This record gives sequence, structure tokens and C-alpha cells, in this order.
Amino acid sequence: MLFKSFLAIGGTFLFVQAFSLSARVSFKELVTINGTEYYIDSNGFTTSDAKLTCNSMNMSLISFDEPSEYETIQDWLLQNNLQTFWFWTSGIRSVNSETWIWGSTGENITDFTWAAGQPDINPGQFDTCIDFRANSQGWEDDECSIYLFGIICLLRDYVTINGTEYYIDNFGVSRDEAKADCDSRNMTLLAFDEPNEWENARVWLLFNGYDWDWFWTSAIRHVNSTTWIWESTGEEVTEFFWGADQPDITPGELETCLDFRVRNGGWDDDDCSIYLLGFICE
Ligand SMILES: [Ca+2]
Ligand SMILES: [Ca+2]
Ligand SMILES: [Ca+2]
Repeated sequence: MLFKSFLAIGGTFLFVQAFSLSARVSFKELVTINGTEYYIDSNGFTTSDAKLTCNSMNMSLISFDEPSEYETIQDWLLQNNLQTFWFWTSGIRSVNSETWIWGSTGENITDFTWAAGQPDINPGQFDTCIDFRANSQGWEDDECSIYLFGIICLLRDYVTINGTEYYIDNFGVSRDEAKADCDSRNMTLLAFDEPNEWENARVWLLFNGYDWDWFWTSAIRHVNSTTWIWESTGEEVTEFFWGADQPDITPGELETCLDFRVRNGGWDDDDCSIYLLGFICE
């Protein structure tokens, strides 16, 4: 299946983009800047660890919804001699898209504060994450998987689709992690169990640039059964919106979790344990 990332990624190559002896060695504190509480940690994180670390504190990786928020953070980092540290933001795009999204909020990025000469990578290439350091005077696009950068977390945001609040996370995690993450928010993995819920979510995800992302749902079946259950409610799934040629797995095989990608036209049955996908909580 295209574009799904496998759990076992061997030999990931990681290095730190910049290191300066003149900077502070590291910084790790909960701080209040302009009335908002942030957790700032200058140690090196992968993008997925950056997300998970913020989530574990019930916070989310930073999004600069207004240019002034970037300026406020930049000024604070400069004043606190943290200007040489690189930090991830939640800004991402799909490889084949020029649309940037704040992954933490699901909002399209409309106001950019790129550093000089940035972004320097074109669609089809892999610089799909936004990071920055205060003394670069703006953002950069970089490959998500090869750098270890610091994190800035803040209280997370949620989206409302057709009157229902959802948390949408398109960083790849195992299904167990997805379920645990929803639990930690007092939410559950998405069940398309309301009239038009699939269609409303599908249109929203498409409109907001999530159409290439795979998401776990709450639906599961037993290995030897063709009956699907919304695990979050215990209710049987009665209406299906399978993608082309799905479900393609027969009873006795292990594709017992239901996920989907808008680009594939609908739902898919997959092995619960081998993929790292996004997820939606409700
Ligand atoms: Ca770049
Ligand atoms: Ca639902
Ligand atoms: Ca399948």
C-alpha cells in the first residue's frame, strides 16, 4: 500500500543541523510568554518524538497562527540567549503538495515568515517540515526525518467539523499509540457512526490538505469474523465506505483494523500492528 510508513525503520540517519559552543548548552523549562504557557526544550528530538513529547504533557507542538506569535517567540529566544537552537514547529506539507498545514491545528498556513532564501525545496522533494531558529530571522523547510531539533509545546487546539469536536493528528503512530493518545485526551478513536459523519470528515480532510494522510479509526474485527465493530462504542459497523478493491483480506488473515485515506476513496482493512498512521479522536 503506497505511502504508509512501516513500524520498523532501520538505520534512520539523524544528525543535528547546528551546534554552537557560544550558545547555552541546553534549556528545558515551562515558561509564560505574553500570557501563554509554553514548554521549551532545546534538546534534540525527532519530529515524531517532538509531537509525542508535547502530547504527553497534554500540549501540542507549536503553530504560529499569527505572524506576531512567531515574532513574540523569536524575541523571547533572543532575549534568553537561545537564538542558536533549532526548533521544530508543527508546520508540515505532503510531499506532492505546496499547501502547508499546522499539523497541531489542521489549519492551512496562510501567513508565512520564511527566512531569507526559504523555502528552497520544491514539490516532489522531501523538505516537508517547518523549523526555525531565532537568529535565522524566519522559518525553514527541512526534511522531517534527518534532524534532531528542540521543541516548543503549547496547549493544543482542536477542530470542529459540522458541530463535532475532533482532534486530528497526522504524524504516524501505531494503532495502540493512537488509541492511548485519544484516551489521554478523554476522547476515543474516531467511529463513523453518525449520519454523514464519514462524508463530512472526508470533505473537511480533503479541503484542509489531509487527503494524502492515512488515519486509524476505531473499527476492528476478530481474525475469524467478517463483522466489524466500532471499538470505542462496542456497536457493530453497519454502513461501509470501502475504497477501491477493499476489503481485500479474508477471514483468518490479520487485516483486522480499519483505516482510511481520502485519496484512496474510502476505507481500507489493514494489519493493526505494522503501520504508523495518523489518527482522529472524537
Ligand atoms: Ca529549506
Ligand atoms: Ca463518531
Ligand atoms: Ca486492505
